[in-house]
Amino acid sequence: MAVLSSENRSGVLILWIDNPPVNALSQAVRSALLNAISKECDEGNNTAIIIACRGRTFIAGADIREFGKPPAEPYLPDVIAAIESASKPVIAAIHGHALGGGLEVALGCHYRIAAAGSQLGLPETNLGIVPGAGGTQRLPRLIGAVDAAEMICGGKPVSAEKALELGLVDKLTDDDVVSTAISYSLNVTKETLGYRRLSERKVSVDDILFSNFDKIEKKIQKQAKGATAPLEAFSLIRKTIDMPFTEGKNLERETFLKLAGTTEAKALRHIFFAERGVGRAPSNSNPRKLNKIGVVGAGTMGVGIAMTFADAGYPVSLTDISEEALGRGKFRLRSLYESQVKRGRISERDRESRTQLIQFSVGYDVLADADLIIEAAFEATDVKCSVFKKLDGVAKRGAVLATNTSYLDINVIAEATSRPQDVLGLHYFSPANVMKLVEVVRGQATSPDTLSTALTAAKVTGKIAVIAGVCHGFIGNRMLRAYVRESGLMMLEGALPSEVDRALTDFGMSMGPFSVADLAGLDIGYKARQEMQAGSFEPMATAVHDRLVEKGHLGQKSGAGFYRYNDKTRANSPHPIVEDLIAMVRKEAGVKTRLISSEEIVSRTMLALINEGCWILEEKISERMSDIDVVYVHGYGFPRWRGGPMCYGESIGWAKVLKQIQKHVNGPYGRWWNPSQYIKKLANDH
Ligand code: 3H9
Repeated sequence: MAVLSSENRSGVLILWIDNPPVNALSQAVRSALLNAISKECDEGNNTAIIIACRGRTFIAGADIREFGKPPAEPYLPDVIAAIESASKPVIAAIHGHALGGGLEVALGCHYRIAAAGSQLGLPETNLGIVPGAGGTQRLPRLIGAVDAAEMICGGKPVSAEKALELGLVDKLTDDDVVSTAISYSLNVTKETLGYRRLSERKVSVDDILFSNFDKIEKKIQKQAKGATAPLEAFSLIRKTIDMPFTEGKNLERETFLKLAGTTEAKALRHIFFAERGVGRAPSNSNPRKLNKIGVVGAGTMGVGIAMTFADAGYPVSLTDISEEALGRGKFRLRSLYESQVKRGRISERDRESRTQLIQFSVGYDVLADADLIIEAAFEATDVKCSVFKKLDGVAKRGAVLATNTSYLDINVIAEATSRPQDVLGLHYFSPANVMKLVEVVRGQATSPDTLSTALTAAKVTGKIAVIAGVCHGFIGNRMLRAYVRESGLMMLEGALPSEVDRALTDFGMSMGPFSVADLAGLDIGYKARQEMQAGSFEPMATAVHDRLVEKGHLGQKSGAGFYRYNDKTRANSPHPIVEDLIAMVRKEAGVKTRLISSEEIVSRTMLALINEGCWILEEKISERMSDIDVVYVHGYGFPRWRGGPMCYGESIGWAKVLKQIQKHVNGPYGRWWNPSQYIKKLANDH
């Protein structure tokens, strides 16, 4: 199929790019566009050229699948140079998204018309690169260096409305964008083309930028959380701000090519495609209709889940065992929506309509007409089984019954009903209305339609759904156990909680394991361990955790855990008794302490994650490595720019990873380091 077609209307040539799904600038598109522009300029007699796109969007960028392969001619900067130097006005007619190379094409055009609601941006830094086709040079020349630096280094697109305000587009329209561009073209003439060629302009030197370079750089560094591309982009803009266009463009291209091959860029591309590959419904399945949702349990999770659906416009029945429990739930709901209004995230009207969608009631009868019922009751198998038995009695035929358990055996819960084929797990992460990840856990008997319905429910509520199988902790929490184990053991062997936390936040984790434990509540893990079989976890790794709980240190909620917390600011500081307690546990265990380096902290925790991830793949709890990475990036604060733990493992090299794991097999806690056949095969194959 041709990726480009042309149409003549009112003496104007419209070049229609048609490269589904997002009109990415593949080699075929670049080549067709260059040929069409050159042909019209050489032989055509139209008065202007319009570049527009078929389908749901304008050009969403370079074709990311071509990255990592040798660049193929014609190169995008040359195509854009040809557009810019065209002998007749070229107008970009933008709808949907104009991103990356797509916006760079539009910047090469002499005019830009955008449909209301479209989005424009240079998100390249999100892929570990800088714009590579003139974006860092033309955008500052058009909208000024400060706004350009913000758009390029932050990587966030702006709305068409904002783009008009910035001077990035010349006209905004609610009408058909191509018809508007045709009318617009009648008012533009060849004479003004020189000024419209951005490469011929200078950056208007912005005093704010000059006097604030260092401050802006610090802000970008903070936002980048360890990623290098945003800083590279800033340094490029800074260096080239008063350079002639060609010199700046060459430096940009050099930086782009250098960054495209880095581990960071590969990791970011990996996670980009991983996110789009998760949660695909089985091919033989049909999702059931979702009109009404039921939620059992008005605690933190239940309310968060109810909000998730209300935010997407679904009516929800939220039940609990007493008016008192419901009262607490209502209070929680009101405060959460109130804080969203205060922060300007939603309007008063949204709050009203969303609150009204959630009906609170005692008893299960109100769940009779729900299409999907999510149980978020107390985390204990007997409690959940009794809830599911009751749900089995009231839920209509075909309703999907989901449990929000984080660890428990879903097959056992399903067996409490007469319809295990309709039962699965929907493991939301706290706070459920904010966190995007949900593990969709298929039980032994879960039918493809049930799975498909749950995936649809996740999709319509804007969640990223990852399919997992049944095991203790599914993907995320099972791996977390290995990570927490090694953190705890290193504390026993000589590292302080703050040293472990710092090494891992320096690595890029959004929080260290001890801060996370304090945030989650140390009593949660304590109770979970009591339900676990002896021998299924390493008690020495959590000996200090247990002592803290017994002393009333439950974490942030009690004002102290591994750290002490300020009541108002929640800032943490070391707690004097914690070090003494650690020393006591070490002494009782007869541990001779040693210095533990940051490298060891990172290496042991990462290897533990990777090794467990490989077991998860071997046992088919997860089907793909990339699914595990999505879980860690979206649920556990793993640095996106490292691509997730499995991608990180791959970047080290599987043979090396296995060798390092095998060293631990011979260590004092070697029984936890058994490598799977899966990792051995990887090491062998790579
Ligand atoms: C760049 O432009 C570099 C230049 O500066 C220099 C060059 C020299 N390429 O997200 P969706 C696929 S860097 C290839 O689910 P949505 C995606 O994998 C690029 N494929 O849709 C998926 O495939 P599948 C800068 C791409 O409606 C399908 O399209 N641009 C690309 O939720 C649908 O995607 C960006 O970073 C691509 N560029 O969101 C923009 N983009 O169906 C990246 C998408 O097989 N793209 N695909 O799974 C996006 O942000 C979103 O896709 C977009 C649509 C907002 C456009």
